[in-house]
Amino acid sequence: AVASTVAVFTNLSVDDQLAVLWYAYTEMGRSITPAATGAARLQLAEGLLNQIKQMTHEEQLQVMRDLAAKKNTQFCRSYGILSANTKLAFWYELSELMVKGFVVPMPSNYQLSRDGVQVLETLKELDFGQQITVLRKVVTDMGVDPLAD
Ligand code: 45D
Repeated sequence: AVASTVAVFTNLSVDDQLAVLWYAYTEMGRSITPAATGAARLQLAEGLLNQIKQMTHEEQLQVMRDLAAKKNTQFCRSYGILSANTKLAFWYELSELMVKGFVVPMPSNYQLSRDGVQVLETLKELDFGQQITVLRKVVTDMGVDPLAD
């Protein structure tokens, strides 16, 4: 179930990928404690998060779309060197910044595709450990590994 969920997620449009991550966060948010994400991990992502905080909403959205689309930008390469759990912590913190109003909000009228709804439904049926495995995999695939050729 984990592998097929990841596969369907990966085939979603970039916007649907961002939307599904957001909905997953709103469903799971309360079970992910900030302590679990680890202050040390966030320090490694802090430079990127600070850059995002200084951007306009449009630029913030562009950066997130670039990550999902694996565009070869400086930002995507910096993201690419983070560990898998630091990438998760980065996305978690982004969601928190959205909630606090520092990052572009999710449009309330966003229409998720059928596949997007399906990924979300499957994700909800997985246990917490499997949900984390799926999320870790999809955020690890984002960005660009600067050492890969
Ligand atoms: O205009 O270190 C659209 C543990 C449409 C422990 C949009 C852990 C167009 C160890 C694109 C939709 C394993 C528990 C706009 C860590 C449009 C450890 C915008 C786990 C505006 C870290 C969309 C942590 C946007 C976990 C802005 C499980 C979407 C963390 C933004 C999970 C979506 C984190 C965002 C999750 C989603 C974060 C920011 C699920 C973030 C999700």
